[in-house]
Amino acid sequence: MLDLTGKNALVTGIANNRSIAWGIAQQLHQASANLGVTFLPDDKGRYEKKVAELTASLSPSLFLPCDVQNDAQVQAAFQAIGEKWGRLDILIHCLAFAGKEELSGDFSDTSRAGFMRAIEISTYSLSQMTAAAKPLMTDGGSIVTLTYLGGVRVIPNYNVMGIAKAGLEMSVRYLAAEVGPQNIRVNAISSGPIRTLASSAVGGILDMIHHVEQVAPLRRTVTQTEVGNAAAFLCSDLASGITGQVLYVDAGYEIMGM
Ligand code: NAD
Ligand code: 0WE
Repeated sequence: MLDLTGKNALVTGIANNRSIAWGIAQQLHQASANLGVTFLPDDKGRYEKKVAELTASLSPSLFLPCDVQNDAQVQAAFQAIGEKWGRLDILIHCLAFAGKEELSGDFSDTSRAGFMRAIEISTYSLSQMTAAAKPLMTDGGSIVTLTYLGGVRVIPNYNVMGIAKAGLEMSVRYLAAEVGPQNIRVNAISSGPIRTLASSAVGGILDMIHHVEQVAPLRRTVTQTEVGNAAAFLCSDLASGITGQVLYVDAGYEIMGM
């Protein structure tokens, strides 16, 4: 059994009980990590309420608003971590966004603003958060982000998100090289398709999941729990020699040529 006792872990990207970040938070909690959770604030406070209720069973010791488009809010979140915990060991970056109009039709029709927004939220935010986390990771650390095969191969309709994920995966390498001397590791998990809030809003996701179930070596898709277990592993000392990598948690789909 993985043991993360005494480790302070910040988990971003929980929206509801289907979120991949929720699967990760549960597995980190099961490994006895001390959790902090962020939520995306909205006008009506709906996410705040939902995420607070959902995560109550994990008794997070920090619960913070964090919209990555708001620099002051990101700074305030990491300042609160410094004040409350003194040290950060684990950062889970599990968020992405592109406008719905960007995720269908021709990629070349992506607007400048839509392109920038996808990259800002889905790619830049990893560098942004790593910069804020670095000074708090005084005893080394582990940063894990979530990516998708659409950043390496052309997947219909993934469009600008594919460019964002390609940039994210390269960011993992540059960041790993930068923070490695401080014994901070940076890795990505490339998850197979899972039905979540973000993915369910995508046309054709069910056909895609059906295709994976036919083709993947394990003849199925993966679960949030399986991604959570891989994340817990990457955050543990069992992975102490692993950095700059993209680990596929996809029932083997990536190796197939059909
Ligand atoms: P999700 O909708 O549950 O999570 C996406 C999260 O991004 C939400 O919690 C949302 O609040 C957050 N977010 C959006 N804009 C934000 C902002 N400006 N500031 C802070 N947070 C913001 O969906 P998910 O599928 O769990 O996605 C989590 C990660 O997993 C994403 O990086 C996604 O690309 C990746 N991923 C998903 C799949 C899949 O099939 N679901 C597969 C591979 C990778
Ligand atoms: O990274 C993702 C989800 C990305 C995503 C999804 C949405 C839908 C709702 C980002 N932004 C938004 N914005 C919205 O308004 N995945 C890997 C899941 C996913 O998304 C796809 C997929 C798969 C798989 C989009 C097209 C094709 C396949």
